[in-house]
Parts: sequence; structure tokens; C-alpha cells
Amino acid sequence: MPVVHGVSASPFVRKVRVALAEKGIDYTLNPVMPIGQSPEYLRKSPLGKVPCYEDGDFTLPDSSCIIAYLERTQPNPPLYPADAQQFGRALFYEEYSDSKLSETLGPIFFQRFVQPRIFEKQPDEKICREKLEAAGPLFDYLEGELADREYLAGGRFSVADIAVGSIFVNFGHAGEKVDAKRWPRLAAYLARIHARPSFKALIEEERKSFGF
Ligand SMILES: N[C@@H](CCC(=O)N[C@@H](CS)C(=O)NCC(=O)O)C(=O)O
Repeated sequence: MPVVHGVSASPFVRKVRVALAEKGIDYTLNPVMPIGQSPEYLRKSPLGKVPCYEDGDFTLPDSSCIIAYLERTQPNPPLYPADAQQFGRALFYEEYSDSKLSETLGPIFFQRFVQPRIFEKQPDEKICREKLEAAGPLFDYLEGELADREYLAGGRFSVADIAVGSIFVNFGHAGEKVDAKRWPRLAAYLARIHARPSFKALIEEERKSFGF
């Protein structure tokens, strides 16, 4: 059975787990922490990051690479739009989430969740306030992109929704949620995406294991 290396709280690990669930692929989770990895793990994942996917003697790091690989091994249901332009848009939303959203929302999760639980430190709320302020324009952007669409690209659930949905799970774990008065489309979209069985099962599993 394939193995996903990485802890469940990582939004990048969650991306891969959601894709596997959507495609109905069984796997086991090996909860490798993203710090102090063993030399053996670094040989599999040379950038020292989680997730890394392992199937027999095949190893592949990086959530985006892993999901693209899974699409080739198990094409149904597709997680990338067939239309060339929508395919490109889906890849861009994935990148927007993995870079811009992650850089902005990630530190809030780090302060509120990682600092107290892993490093036994109080969160720095000044950093959280600054990042929440910086998140406003990003939420405005997503609100505009969604318009009246159910999914971000291609008219169906795709890697774009996996990436965006996953980073917002961490936002929730950090005790935050998107203000539905200010960003009604984004808030409704996230509720829809997180209600899918693939996301819902992981969110419930994580909340339970974190004692929420
Ligand atoms: N582009 C990578 C990013 C993965 C990533 O940044 N993972 C974090 C945990 S959420 C990590 O392993 N950080 C450790 C490090 O940067 O050294 C992917 O999509 O898998």
C-alpha cells in the first residue's frame, strides 16, 4: 500500500490526502514532522519537506508533483480540468494558495497552533493581527474570482479547490474563519468544499486528534 509521509496538520499533506480520498486510493500515513528529519527521509525528500509519497521503490516529494502523478496513475475522477485554459487557471490557483495564501495564513496557524503545542510558547498575536490584515486583499481576490462559480476552475472540483480548501482548514485550526458578511461567496464556497466527504473526514479526524 502507498505511504504518505507527513503530519496531518500540514496543508500540503492534506492536499495529497484529499486527492487520494477523491480518487479512492488507499494509503497509510506516516506522521513525519517537518523538522529534524532523518537522513533516510532526506534521501526521499531532498528539500526536507512534507509530504513525500512512497509506493514500492518509487518516491515523490511535493504535494503538487504528487497530485499530478496520481492523476496519471488513477485518472478518474479527474482533478484537473480538461479544457486547456481552465487547466492553466487551476494550476495558477493551486500556486496562489501554496505561495501567497500559505505565506499569509501559515504564520497565524504557526503562532496559534504550532508554537503552544510543539514549542510550548505563547502565540505572538501581533504577528497574527498583521497577517489577518494582510489576508483581506487575498480574500477580496478570491471573492472576485469565485463570482457565482461553484468551483474555482473548469466547472468541477479540482486541484485548485483542494489547495485553497486545505490552507483554509489550517485557518480554522488557528481559531479563525472567513467573515461571511464581508466575503459571502468565499465563506459559502469554503463551507461547500469542506463538506465534501474527502475534506470532512480529514477535518473531523484532525479536530478529534488535536482535542478541539
Ligand atoms: N511545495 C511543497 C511545500 C511543502 C511544505 O512547505 N511543507 C512544510 C510543512 S507544512 C515543510 O515541510 N516545511 C519544512 C521546511 O520547510 O523545512 C509541497 O507542496 O509539498
